[in-house]
Amino acid sequence: MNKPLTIALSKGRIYKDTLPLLEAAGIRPVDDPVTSRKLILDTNLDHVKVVVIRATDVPTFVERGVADLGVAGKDVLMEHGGENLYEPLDLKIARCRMMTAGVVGAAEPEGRMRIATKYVRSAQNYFASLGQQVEIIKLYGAMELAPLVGLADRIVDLVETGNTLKANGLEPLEEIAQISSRLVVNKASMKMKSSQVKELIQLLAEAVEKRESEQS
Ligand code: PRT
Ligand code: MG
Repeated sequence: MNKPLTIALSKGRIYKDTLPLLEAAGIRPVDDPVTSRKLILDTNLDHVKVVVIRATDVPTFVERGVADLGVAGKDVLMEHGGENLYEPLDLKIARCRMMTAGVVGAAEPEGRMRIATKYVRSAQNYFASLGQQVEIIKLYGAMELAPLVGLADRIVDLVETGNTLKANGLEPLEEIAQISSRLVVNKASMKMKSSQVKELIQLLAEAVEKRESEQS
C-alpha cells in the first residue's frame, strides 16, 4: 500500500527544472500551475500530490510535515536554517552564486560597511566569518538600487549571468556560496514513509546523474 506523499514546489525556475526530474521518477502533475491557478495539483499517481507555494515557504511546509518533500534553493535554506530538515540530494538545478557586489570601481568605504540584502542571515554569517563588522540593511527586492542611491555600500544578492548587476553599473566582488536547488525531506516522513521516500530519492538521484552526464 502506498502512503500519501505531498511534494512542495515553488513556481518559476524551480518548478520548470524539477518537472523533468519528477517525470523521470514516474511522477507527472496533471494540472499546470501557471494556467490552472490551483495550489494543490493532482498527479498521475493517486497517492502523490504537489503543492505550489512561494519559494521561501517551502522549508516551512516541509519542516512542519504538511509536505513530505520539497525543492528549495540553497539560498532559501541558508536563510531559513535547515536544522529541522533532511537535505539528501543536490538537484543541481536553478544554479547561481550568492555574491557581494558594489558600484563599478568604487573604493572600499571607511568605517563600517553598509550591506543591503534580503539574505540577512547569510550576509551576517559571511561577514562574521571574515571578522568584519558590517551594518545589514534588510530589503525585500531591487537590491541593486541600494548602492546607486547611497542607501548601502554593497549588496549581497544572487548572480547568474551578471546582466542585472551590469545593467545597473554594479560589479560582482566576492563569492559567498554556490547555489543550487536541494531536495528537502521532513524528518518524520523519512522514518514513517521510509521505503517510498528513499525510492523517490534514489530515482531523482539517478535522473540528476543522467542529466549531468548528458550535459557534459
Ligand atoms: O516567487 P518568489 O519571489 O517568492 O520567489 P523567488 O523569487 O525566490 O523565486 P524564483 O523562481 O525567482 O527563484 C527561486 C530560486 O531560484 C532562488 O531561491 C534561487 O535558489 C534560484 N535562482 C537561480 C535564482 C537565480 N538563479 C537568479 N538569477 N533566483 C533569483 N535570481 C535573480 C537574482 O536575485 C537577480 O535579481 O536574478 C537576478 C540576477 O540574474 P542575472 O542573470 O542577471 O545575474
Ligand atoms: Mg523572483
